[in-house]
Amino acid sequence: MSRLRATPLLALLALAALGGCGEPAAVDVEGATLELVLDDYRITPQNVRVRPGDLPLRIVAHNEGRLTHNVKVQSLTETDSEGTAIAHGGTESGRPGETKTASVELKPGTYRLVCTLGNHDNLGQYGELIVEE
Ligand SMILES: [Cu+2]
Repeated sequence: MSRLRATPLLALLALAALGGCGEPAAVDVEGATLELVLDDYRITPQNVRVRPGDLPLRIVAHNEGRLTHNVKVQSLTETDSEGTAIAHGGTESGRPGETKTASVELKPGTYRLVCTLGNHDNLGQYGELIVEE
């Protein structure tokens, strides 16, 4: 039932994304700390690019929403034998007003940032992380 109701909204969001200037440009992050704001149901900035070299990337996620959120990192470059994106860690779930941090070891590649709680992913709480050489 809720899936059926969500579909028109997703279509609308997809159209809105296409109707503007396409995907928002990736934000270049200086250094090895990625600060994100989690909201209902967004990750801001949505598209980010980092150059962490050999350093682990530190994710600092501030939950400014009214619901609990997390942010997990999934590879879009590597998948397992069943085609599922490989998980690379992420933050624990944080309640409204909380800040959660996590350290992730990432090779150059493209990753998906996503809140894995409930259907937040379907509602638009995802983004993209590019790790450059
Ligand atoms: Cu969430």
